[in-house]
Amino acid sequence: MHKRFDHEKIEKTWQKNWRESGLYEIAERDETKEKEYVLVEWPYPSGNLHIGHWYAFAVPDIYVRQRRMQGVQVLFPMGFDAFGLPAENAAIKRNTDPKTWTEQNIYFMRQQLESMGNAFTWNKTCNSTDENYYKWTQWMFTKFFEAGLAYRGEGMVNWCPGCNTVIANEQVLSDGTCERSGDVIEKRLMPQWMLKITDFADDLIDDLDTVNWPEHTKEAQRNWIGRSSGVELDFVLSTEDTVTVFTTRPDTLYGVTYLVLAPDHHLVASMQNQIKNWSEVAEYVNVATKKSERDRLDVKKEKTGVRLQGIHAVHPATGENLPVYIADYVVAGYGTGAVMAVPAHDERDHAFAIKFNLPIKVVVEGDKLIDSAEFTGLNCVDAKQAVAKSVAGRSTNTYRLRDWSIGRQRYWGVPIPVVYDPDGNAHPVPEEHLPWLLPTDVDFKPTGVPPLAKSKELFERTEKIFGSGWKPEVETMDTFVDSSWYFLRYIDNKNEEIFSSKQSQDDWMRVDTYFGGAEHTTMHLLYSRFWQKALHKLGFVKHNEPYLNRINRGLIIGPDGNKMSKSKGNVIDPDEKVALVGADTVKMYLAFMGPYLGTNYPWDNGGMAGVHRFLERVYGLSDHFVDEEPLASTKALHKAIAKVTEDTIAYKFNTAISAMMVYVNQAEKEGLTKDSYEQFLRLLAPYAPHLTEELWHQTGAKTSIHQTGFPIANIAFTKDEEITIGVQINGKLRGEISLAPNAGEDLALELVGKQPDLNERLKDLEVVRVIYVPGKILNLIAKG
Ligand code: ANZ
Repeated sequence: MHKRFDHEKIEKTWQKNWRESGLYEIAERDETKEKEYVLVEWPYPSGNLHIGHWYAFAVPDIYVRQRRMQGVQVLFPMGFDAFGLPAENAAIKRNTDPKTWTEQNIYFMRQQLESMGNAFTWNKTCNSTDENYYKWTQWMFTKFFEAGLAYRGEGMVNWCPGCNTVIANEQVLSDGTCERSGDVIEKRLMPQWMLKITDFADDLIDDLDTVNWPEHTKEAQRNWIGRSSGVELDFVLSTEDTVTVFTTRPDTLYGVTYLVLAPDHHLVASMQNQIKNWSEVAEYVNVATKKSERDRLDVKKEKTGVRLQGIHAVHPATGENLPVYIADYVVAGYGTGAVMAVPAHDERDHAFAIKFNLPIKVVVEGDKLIDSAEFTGLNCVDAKQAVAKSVAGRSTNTYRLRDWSIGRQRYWGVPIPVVYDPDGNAHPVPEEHLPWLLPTDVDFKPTGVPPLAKSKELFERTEKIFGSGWKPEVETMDTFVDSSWYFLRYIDNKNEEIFSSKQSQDDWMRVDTYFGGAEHTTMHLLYSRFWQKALHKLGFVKHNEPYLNRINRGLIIGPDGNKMSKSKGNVIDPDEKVALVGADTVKMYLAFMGPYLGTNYPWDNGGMAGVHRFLERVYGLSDHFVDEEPLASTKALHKAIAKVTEDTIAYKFNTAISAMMVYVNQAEKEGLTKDSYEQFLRLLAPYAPHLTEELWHQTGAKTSIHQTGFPIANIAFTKDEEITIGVQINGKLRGEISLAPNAGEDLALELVGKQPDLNERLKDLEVVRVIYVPGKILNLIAKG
C-alpha cells in the first residue's frame, strides 16, 4: 500500500541528527575491525552540484554504508580540488577574486552535499587551496627538485591561447585541442618546469599488473606510456657524423633505402655548412616544429620533407650510399629522432617513398627474409637478433610518454616554491618558509604573462629572505599536482609536522576502492600513480601504488539520450528532484539504472517515480504485520538479504534493489513479522538511509540504524526446492537431474556433466542442440 511520507522533514531531521552526533566521523583507526579506504574523486567547487556529482558520490555511499554495517571501518572522505582555471575563469567573469568565489562555493556545495545524506567522513576533509594543504604540495615539490625529479627544462611546450598558459601533453586532445577550452594548441619553445614521470615509465606499466583495475583503463595507460622494444643502430654520414636510429624491425635492414631525421634533430643545424640547400631546409624546420606531435605521427597525413643536399649516409651492412631527408613524420622526442626508412614494410615510409620517388625494396615475404645476404631464409623473429648483432645494434626500449610539464602562467594555483639567485640559478624555498604564500597584490586576469610577475609583495618577500638580487619564480602549478596526493592528506588532515604520518599511512593506505570517471585515465590516474611512486622512491610512503581497485562509472545522460547540456535543454537539476521526491529516491533511482560499471544511462522521470512508489510502499509496510508469517515471506526475505549482500559489493546496485522489490511484494501479499521488518529496514538502510532511520526509530530503537549490523541470510531459507526432470538424448530418456524449477540451462548441463552414466553415453557424441524447458525436460540432440 502506498503511504506518502514527508521526505523533506524526515531528511532534514536525520541530516541534522547525524551531523550533530558526529555519526560518520572517524577519530581513530579501530584495530578490532578490518579497514577499507573508499575514495571518490574530489570535486572542483563549481558552486553547484549536478546530477553527475550525485551519481559519483551518492551511489558509492551505498557500498560504503553496507561495508560499515558489515563491521568494516570504512574511511570515506570528501574535499575540494579548489585551485585551477575554472575557478579563476569564473571569478574573472563575475568580477570577484578566485579566493572569495571558491570559498563561497565550497560553503554552498557542502550544504548541497549534506542534502545528499552521504556518510562522508567530514572530519577528514581537505581543500587544496588551504595553506596547510599546499604547504605540503610545495614541500613535496622541493623534495622532488632536490632529487632531480623536478627540473627546469627548455623545450617545446603546448601553449593554449584560450587559457593563456602552457598545458601538459596529457591535456591536449587527440585532435590537437585543449581539453578545457577547446582551443587549438600552439607549439612554443619555452623553459618549463617539468616532473620526471618518464623515470617511472617501466614501473607505471609493470605495476599495473598488481592492481585490480578495469582492463581497458590499464590498456589505455599502457598505450599512453607506449613502451616499444627495439634496437638502436648506427649509420655513418658523409660528414663523418653518426646517426643513431631506433627501429623495432632490424630484420628489415636490407630494405633500407634512405634515412630520415626529425627536422629538429640536433645534427641538422650542426651540418648547416655542408647542407647545400640550407635555406630550404631551414624554412621547412621552422614550419614543421610548430605542428603538434600527434598530427605529425598521423599515418594518414600527406607526407612532406626535404632532402639534405650534399649529405649521404652509408648503409652499415651493404656499404651503399643512402639519401638523407628531414621530414615531419619523424619526431625528435621519440626514440633517437631518426629513422632508417623501409618503404616496402612501413606504411609512412611507403607513402613518403612514393611521393619522393625513392626505391622500395622488399626484404620480407610471409615471415621469412629475402634478398638479405646471409640472413635470407631466416624467419623475422630470429633475424631481428641476428641482423642487429651483425651491425652492432643495441637493444633498448623507447616510450611515448614525456615528462609532465607543470608550470602554469596563471594566478590561481600553488606558487612554485623556487627562487633564483642573482646568477639565475634556481633554489628550492627552504621548508621553514613554506607555505610559500600565493600573493594577493596582483591582477589575476590572464594575459600570457604570469600574474605573479606583477606582485610587489612577492618580489620584496624574496629579497627580504634571500638577499638583494634574488627573484621569485612566478609560475604556479598545474592543478593536477594538487590532486596527485590528496588521498595522503585525508588520512591525516591536521598534521602540521608532515603531510601524513607513517602511522596514518599504515592505518589506511592503500586506497582500497577508488570510484571515478573514465575521463581521468591518462591524466589524474597516471599523475597520481607517478606521484606515489616518486614519494615511494624517496622513502616518504610505504606503497608504490596508491589505489588497489578502480571502478569507472558511466555518465547520466539526458532523457533524450544526449549528453546533458544547457543548449539542449536536457539538464536534470538534482536539487529540483530532491525537493520533489527526496534524496533517498534520487539516490536509489540512480543506483537502479543499472550496474555501476561504466555504462551511460539516460535519466527517466518515470523510473524515478517508480522508485519513489517503492519507498512509499516501504513506508506502509508495517501495516502488514502478522504474528506468524508464512514460510514464503521468510524465504523471500532471506533471498533478498543474500542477493543484496552479494550484489552491492559487486556494484550491481540495480539487481539488489530488484530483490528488495520482490520481497516487498511478497510481504505485502502475505504479511511479515516485526522481526522480519526490522531486518528488512537494515537491509535497505544503505540505499535509503533517511527513511530507514525514521522507520527504525518508529519501532522504538534508540540508536542509529546505521550503527547496527547488516542482516545475515539464513541459507536454510535461500535454497529453492528442487525438482527432478528427465534428461533425454535424441529424444530417448537416459537419466534425470535435480534442480530448482527456474534454474538456468548452464546449471542443467553442468549437472549432466557430473553424472557418470550420462557422460559415458555422450562420450563419443557431439551435442549439436540443447532443448531445455525449465522444470520439465532437458533434451540433448547429438550426433556421433
Ligand atoms: C624500420 C622499420 C621497418 C620500422 C618496418 C617499422 C616498420 P613503434 O612500434 O610505434 O615504437 N620510428 C622510430 N623513431 C621514430 C620517430 N622519432 N618518429 C617517427 N617514427 C619513428 O614504432 C617504432 C618504429 O617507428 C621504428 O621502427 C621506426 O620505423 C619508426 F617495417 O624502423 B621502424
